Amino acid sequence: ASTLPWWKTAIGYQIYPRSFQDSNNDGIGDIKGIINHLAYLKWLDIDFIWLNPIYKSPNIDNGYDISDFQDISEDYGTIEDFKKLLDEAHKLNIRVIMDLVVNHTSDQHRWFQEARKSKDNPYHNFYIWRDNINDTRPNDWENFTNDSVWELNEATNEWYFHLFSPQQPDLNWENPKVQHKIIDMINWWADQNIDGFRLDALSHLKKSNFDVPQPVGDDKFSIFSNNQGIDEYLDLLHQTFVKRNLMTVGEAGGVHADTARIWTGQVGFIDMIFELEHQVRQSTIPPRAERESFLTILANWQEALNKQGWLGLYIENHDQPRAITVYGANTQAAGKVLATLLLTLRGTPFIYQGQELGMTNMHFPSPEDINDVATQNTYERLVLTGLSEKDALTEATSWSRDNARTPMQWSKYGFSQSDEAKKKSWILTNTNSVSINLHNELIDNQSMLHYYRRLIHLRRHDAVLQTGDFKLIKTKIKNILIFIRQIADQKRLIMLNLDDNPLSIVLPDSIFLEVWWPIISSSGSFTKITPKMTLSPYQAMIWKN
Ligand code: TEU
Ligand code: CA
Repeated sequence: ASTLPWWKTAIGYQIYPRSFQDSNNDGIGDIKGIINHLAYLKWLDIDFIWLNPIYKSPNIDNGYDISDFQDISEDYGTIEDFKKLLDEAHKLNIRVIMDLVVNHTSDQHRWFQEARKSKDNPYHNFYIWRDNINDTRPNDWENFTNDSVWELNEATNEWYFHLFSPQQPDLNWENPKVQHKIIDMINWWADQNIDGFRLDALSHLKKSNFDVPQPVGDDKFSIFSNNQGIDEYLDLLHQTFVKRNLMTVGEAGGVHADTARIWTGQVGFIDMIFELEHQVRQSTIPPRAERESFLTILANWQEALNKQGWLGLYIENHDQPRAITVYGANTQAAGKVLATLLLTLRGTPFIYQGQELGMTNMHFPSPEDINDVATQNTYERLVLTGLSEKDALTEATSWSRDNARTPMQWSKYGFSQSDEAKKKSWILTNTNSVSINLHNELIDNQSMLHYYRRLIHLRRHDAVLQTGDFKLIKTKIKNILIFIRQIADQKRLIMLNLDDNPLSIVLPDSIFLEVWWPIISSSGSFTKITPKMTLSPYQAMIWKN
């Protein structure tokens, strides 16, 4: 029997509940919709699901503004529904992890409603305040939504601090009472028998001194991440996570590999991190990511955490446009290369709902179709600069988070069960749901879905792909990634071309010292391994020695 913790060999699936399945045709995905699809997830053969927030929320930031940590939003169902989901999932050996959002609360949370009333309210110190002197903000920092970090509270004539929207005031982690409340809440969820947490905005819990200037350029947000003293909070959280046997994956924007190694390895505050560095934007219109940096940065992280630390691996999530669109200019074949990458790297892979179907970005025809608060802000700002509504719309929605949030394409009705219901959906369904959908892909052996399932099956039974070391084979050719995963003399060779052109590579002699057996190819056929070989456009191959 292996002594590895369960999550090191596991494959995760991220569910965005609002868009997963609408079981009662009110236009909003719900908990029953997830229960209805557990059999599908079992068939796909994943080990655990991560649910984006389903707590009580006024929904300014789609649930990341929580007004009650210990209750479920009526949009999604009841706590009984949730317990049923947990039971049903556990019966199938599917573990369930929740989103833990503790950098901030909603401004509708009881704590903030109290806190803002007066300076001597017992909850005042739960948040971060500065006096209003001459109607000037305490500093000129810009937050993650390109807004000031300060918002005025008239009742106390003070500014409060917010890294996200003004409706998401940051909690004051310096206050031991805040710490205790959060720990109590974590224990309460552990009592419900959940299996772990994805830790939202974890690297931002500790604020830096407000008197220093904000860096300019690419480094602008470094002032919000991994600040001196954060270890104290991580350590506190860690004690409860360990006591309650909770798996943890921290969203760690602004955290570099050397720190990640400490957080997830040497000290081990958390089990794994999501790094945000590999997401590099090349252009907004059309929405394109820089493929070369993407591959290089991923490889660097692999090498940096080879011996110590652990990564949560992802290509897509609810904050990014669809990968096939940005890395593959909407070419479905690119989706298979990305799938191969995700399921052969070292770490715990997370598949984002719809990724396994090859879902793509969406065309949003009118400003009313924008939902995401960040996209809305961008749109309004662009219109103010004088852009036409049409151009502002194109620009704002091109790289919008809304692209990842359109309804799951179970059928041509999206996540609904009829055309009538589909019209009520809280966000538009992608028009390509008529062709890209589960029904079609189930009966097509060459579909994205079946390709994902084959890769999942391969990885599930292959210790080398799960935990083997990562070794980069350098080719100096852009948009190509070639690497070996290895345990002792057992090796897997992975070759990927993320370019829409054929590319020629020269392989090192060491490769030819052994026989490579073909395992999986994204196109269905293999190219013979030779010292000089050409990889077809969007070709991915896995070999073993
Ligand atoms: O995202 C947080 C997020 O993207 C930043 O913390 C990130 O670290 C920074 O932009 C890197 O420069 C999470 C959720 O995933 C997102 O959906 C929420 O809107 C956000 O937190 C607020 O809760
Ligand atoms: Ca519903």
